[in-house]
Amino acid sequence: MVKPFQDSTSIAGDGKALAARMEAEGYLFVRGLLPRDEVLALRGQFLELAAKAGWLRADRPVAEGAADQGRACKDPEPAYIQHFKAMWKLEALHRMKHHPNLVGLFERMFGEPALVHPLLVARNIFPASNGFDFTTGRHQDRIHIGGGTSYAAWVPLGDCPMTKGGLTMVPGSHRAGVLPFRIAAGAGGLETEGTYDGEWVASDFRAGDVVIFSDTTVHKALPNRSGELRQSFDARYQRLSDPVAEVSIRTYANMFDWSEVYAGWKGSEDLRYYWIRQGARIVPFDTQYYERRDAIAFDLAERGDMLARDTLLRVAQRDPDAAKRTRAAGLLEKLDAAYAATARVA
Ligand SMILES: O=C(O)CCC(=O)C(=O)O
Repeated sequence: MVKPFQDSTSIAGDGKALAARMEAEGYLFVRGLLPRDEVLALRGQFLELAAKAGWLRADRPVAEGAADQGRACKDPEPAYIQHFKAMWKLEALHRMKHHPNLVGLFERMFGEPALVHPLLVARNIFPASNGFDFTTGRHQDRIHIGGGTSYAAWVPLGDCPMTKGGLTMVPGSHRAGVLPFRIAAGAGGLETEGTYDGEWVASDFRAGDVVIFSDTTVHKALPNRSGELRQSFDARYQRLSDPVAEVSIRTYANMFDWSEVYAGWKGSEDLRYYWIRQGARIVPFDTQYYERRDAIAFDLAERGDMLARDTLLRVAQRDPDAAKRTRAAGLLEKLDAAYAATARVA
């Protein structure tokens, strides 16, 4: 049984109290931080695109978000990315991450202007089943984000009871810095060592509730045991005066130029290339953790271990180093061929 989140709604207007609680617990759970109707309107846009992708059951109303499990797919598979691109470009998604209620909370907590990372993550998590499980494993964000200390806001698009795969975290786990990790299937391709049994906290979310956490707070998702697609986004915020890693000012997986993202936007120009006007201090991404992760994954794959597959997929598609991409693609082919041969024998 997970314990409930400590509720920080009553201190959301008090910057010093927010900073003290973040320092102590590593997370803040705030009910109704975003207007429910605005979150539901964004959910509507996501569901429309999910329906177009064929991810929803045709015999149920789109608004229910009932997943067609026969079409289950995940990031970064081509079947997923092909449809995901239109979601990621949605102007309303990017405007939501800049919502004054969110940015205002961070600025109160920081006591100075915030930089909203241009990069954000949007997720469509199909229900977990015997043949398919894409539950995000336990991890710390710093490994993937670099730069100065940053904080995530995790926002479910719609009501998200724990059974639909909400987020859960380990209070106080942020204090020990980056912890040892191992290779794992799923988002990010790695997981923090240690299981933290009995320490996890989580609550049911209503549309508009937000959980905010630091880049070293250990967190993971709960399995989606509903019949619905769990849709959410997570965005990052930091002090403007701190450095931001170059990877955080790119689009997701560097899939587009920003001009392609902006091409379909109809609103004012204020959110276009805003980080340049703000004078963000951009620094190279610290690759030390990825180098370690990838070396372990290559080694496992050389020994035929399928556990390396999700990590290799990421490297093959997204690593800036061409030699690493080629090596990952070659190992993927070998793994898949070996798997197909075993399946034939069985
Ligand atoms: O939404 C999820 O499944 C995982 C989210 C997460 O790990 C994050 O926001 O850092």
